[in-house]
Amino acid sequence: MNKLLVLVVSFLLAFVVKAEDHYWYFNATWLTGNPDGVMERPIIGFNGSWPLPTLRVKTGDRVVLKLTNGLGNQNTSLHFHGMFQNGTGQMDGPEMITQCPIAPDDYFVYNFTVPDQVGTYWYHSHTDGQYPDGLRGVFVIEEAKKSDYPFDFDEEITLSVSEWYHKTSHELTPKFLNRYNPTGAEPIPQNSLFNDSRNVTWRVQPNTTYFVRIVNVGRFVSQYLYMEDHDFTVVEVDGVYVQPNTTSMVYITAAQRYGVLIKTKETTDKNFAFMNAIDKDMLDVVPKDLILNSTNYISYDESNDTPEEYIVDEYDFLDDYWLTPVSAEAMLDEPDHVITVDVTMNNLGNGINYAFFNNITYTPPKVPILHTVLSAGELATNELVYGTNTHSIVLQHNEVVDIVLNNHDAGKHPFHLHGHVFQLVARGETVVGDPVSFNATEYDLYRDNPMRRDTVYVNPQSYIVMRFRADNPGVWFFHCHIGWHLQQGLAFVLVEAPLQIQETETQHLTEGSIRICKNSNNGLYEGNAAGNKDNFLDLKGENVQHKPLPAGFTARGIVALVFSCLAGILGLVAITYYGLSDLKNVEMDLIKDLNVELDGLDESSQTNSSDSSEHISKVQI
Ligand SMILES: *[C@@H]1O[C@H](CO)[C@@H](O)[C@H](O)[C@H]1NC(C)=O
Ligand SMILES: *[C@@H]1O[C@H](CO)[C@@H](O)[C@H](O)[C@H]1NC(C)=O
Ligand SMILES: *[C@@H]1O[C@H](CO)[C@@H](O)[C@H](O)[C@H]1NC(C)=O
Ligand SMILES: *[C@@H]1O[C@H](CO)[C@@H](O)[C@H](O)[C@H]1NC(C)=O
Ligand SMILES: *[C@@H]1O[C@H](CO)[C@@H](O)[C@H](O)[C@H]1NC(C)=O
Ligand SMILES: *[C@@H]1O[C@H](CO)[C@@H](O)[C@H](O)[C@H]1NC(C)=O
Ligand SMILES: *[C@@H]1O[C@H](CO)[C@@H](O)[C@H](O)[C@H]1NC(C)=O
Ligand SMILES: *[C@@H]1O[C@H](CO)[C@@H](O)[C@H](O)[C@H]1NC(C)=O
Ligand SMILES: *[C@@H]1O[C@H](CO)[C@@H](O)[C@H](O)[C@H]1NC(C)=O
Ligand SMILES: *[C@@H]1O[C@H](CO)[C@@H](O)[C@H](O)[C@H]1NC(C)=O
Ligand SMILES: *[C@@H]1O[C@H](CO)[C@@H](O)[C@H](O)[C@H]1NC(C)=O
Ligand SMILES: *[C@@H]1O[C@H](CO)[C@@H](O)[C@H](O)[C@H]1NC(C)=O
Ligand SMILES: [Cu+2]
Repeated sequence: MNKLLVLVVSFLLAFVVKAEDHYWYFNATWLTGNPDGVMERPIIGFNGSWPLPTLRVKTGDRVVLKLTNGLGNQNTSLHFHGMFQNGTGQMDGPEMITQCPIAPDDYFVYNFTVPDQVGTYWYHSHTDGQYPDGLRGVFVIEEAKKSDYPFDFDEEITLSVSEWYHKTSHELTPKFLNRYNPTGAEPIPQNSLFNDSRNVTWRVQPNTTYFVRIVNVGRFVSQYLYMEDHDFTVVEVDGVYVQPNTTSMVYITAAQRYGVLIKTKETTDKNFAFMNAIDKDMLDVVPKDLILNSTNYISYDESNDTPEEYIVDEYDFLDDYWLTPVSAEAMLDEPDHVITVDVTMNNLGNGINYAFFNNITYTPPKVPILHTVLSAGELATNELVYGTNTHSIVLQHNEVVDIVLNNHDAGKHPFHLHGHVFQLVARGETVVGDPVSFNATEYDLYRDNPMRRDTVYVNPQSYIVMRFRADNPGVWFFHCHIGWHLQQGLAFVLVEAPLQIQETETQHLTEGSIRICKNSNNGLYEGNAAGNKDNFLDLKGENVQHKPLPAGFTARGIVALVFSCLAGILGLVAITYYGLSDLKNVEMDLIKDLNVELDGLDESSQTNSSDSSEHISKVQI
């Protein structure tokens, strides 16, 4: 080839793959909407509009998203779920982890590049239980060219699923985190949504392969997706391409993504059902009027009959554990650092049901943890500066880490790690009876090319083992993506390579990150978890969890007591905790009924009391 041609070709190539800058300016505002077609309610949109836009970028592009908080009555924040934020950890979003909340009328500029990622992601508020009110959308990183995809398709579309509540999070949370809900039963949603609506018709062309990017943008239930007479060929999970695997059903937990190919039929004489079904095992009660199986329509021709609900014999879905990444990565070496955590749920002395990793319920610090890293100097490697209740664990740069998670709870939980995809090294089957903990000596764990993703479920009373290399200096949240459980404290924090964070030129306290702290966090933007910047080892005044129930008064006891008491007052059948409209009267009756003196049931230990605990602190039973 002559030199000129080479030059011309490389010039053209450079032009084709040139990274783009995307500027988005969004004002988060309240509006009224009715996505399930049943009830209007307040929803958080951008600039008065909802559903939120699908944001599309290409690998290498820069995202500059200015988020203004126009809500008036709530803080906000934004997390790009699945982005590694390598070198830009302050753009990750979870409040009090990497940034202060954005106060009403304030703004924050999320500015980062996506150098080495591609696939299906989403963005959502990472402020206390807020995203299910609407502040969530799909984020897609496309390949530069269609021929770069490791599979063929004709058309690409997105599809979100979620559950929907008729009440806002601020109405539900105080009733959920409440001593009158001693078992921690999660509020039951009123509906499921399919692409932010219901009874949806998807008009398809015959003889066409669709690449469908499916995201569960919900906060709670997993969903089964299945179609009448059509298969899914799974080609991507959580931004990781996998060898095509054809199945009739996928099971998608909150926050997971599946990229699937759907090949349409050659003829157009019939339309078909596309079902999305709630995993009812996750619900404490199944109300009679809750529609578990929702029917949507694959329409080849509008003049065909409307399909009936499609019934299957069993929920036989693809087990993601056995998927094989296209870009092979051998299982990482034996871990340098093993973090073993046991998941439990239990009541503390205030009667509220919390979730724990090793008896610690995540309690936010007074200063964002990343800000503590950036202001602690050499002490940043000392876990103490992050406080005793944030459950922060310091990792060495580039060490291999195992998270061994033993689920001693009877529910299924989707766990998410920020800043990484991890290899799934082990996952146990559901256990009935006593919970089973992982025991490395009992298993041959090695697999050539284990599945990798960023959100994975653990089975009831069983375990998962996740492995990754600590090659991304930053502060990364690890938590259950059931928003209710996160609010109950089911989280810990990885402070990955803190000295390398300090050395990264792009990671420092910026004007913007300091400003939002000044406007939302009493000006506190540096120091240890207690806000002490003079002595990082003095944690006096830090936020801590409530005291345990007093000795001799077990959690089971209080559960039984409150249950029998409420049963007496309301009649067992009538107990729908979220329907309790007049808590005050129940409260008084309860106090009379219980007639017990309980020391230690005080609120004094928790400084940042939520609405619910303020409400509760009036009751001294
Ligand atoms: C949204 O509102 C902001 C602030 O008012 C404005 O700057 C921006 O252009 C609007 N964006 C869109 C997409 O309408
Ligand atoms: C879906 O169908 C149900 C039952 O016919 C109806 O009540 C509801 O309004 C519909 N929702 C939408 C968004 O079309
Ligand atoms: C954002 O929306 C709120 C509520 O509508 C409005 O009061 C505020 O002026 C808007 N902010 C900007 C920057 O447009
Ligand atoms: C915003 O966050 C701060 C700091 O966590 C908190 O004190 C304040 O009450 C929050 N404001 C609103 C409106 O929720
Ligand atoms: C975004 O970050 C880049 C790199 O640090 C910087 O050059 C640019 O000015 C930033 N843009 C905005 C709008 O903050
Ligand atoms: C879901 O909504 C998006 C955004 O409006 C649209 O592009 C897509 O085609 C819809 N998907 C289906 C399956 O209807
Ligand atoms: C679909 O493809 C088949 C085989 O190539 C062809 O016979 C048929 O006519 C096509 N159907 C439509 C509706 O184009
Ligand atoms: C939901 O679908 C499943 C599988 O098709 C079926 O077994 C079950 O009876 C359906 N449930 C309801 C309430 O329709
Ligand atoms: C597809 O998934 C099944 C079930 O999980 C598994 O047994 C099989 O090995 C997978 N095949 C490929 C090619 O990934
Ligand atoms: C949690 O507390 C229980 C009861 O006090 C104790 O038996 C157990 O060892 C603790 N677990 C951990 C991991 O600290
Ligand atoms: C783990 O399994 C080995 C082999 O079965 C057994 O000897 C050992 O006691 C087990 N460890 C624990 C902690 O249960
Ligand atoms: C982060 O960037 C470093 C340096 O380029 C690289 O070695 C590492 O693999 C990256 N980690 C992730 C999770 O992207
Ligand atoms: Cu959970």
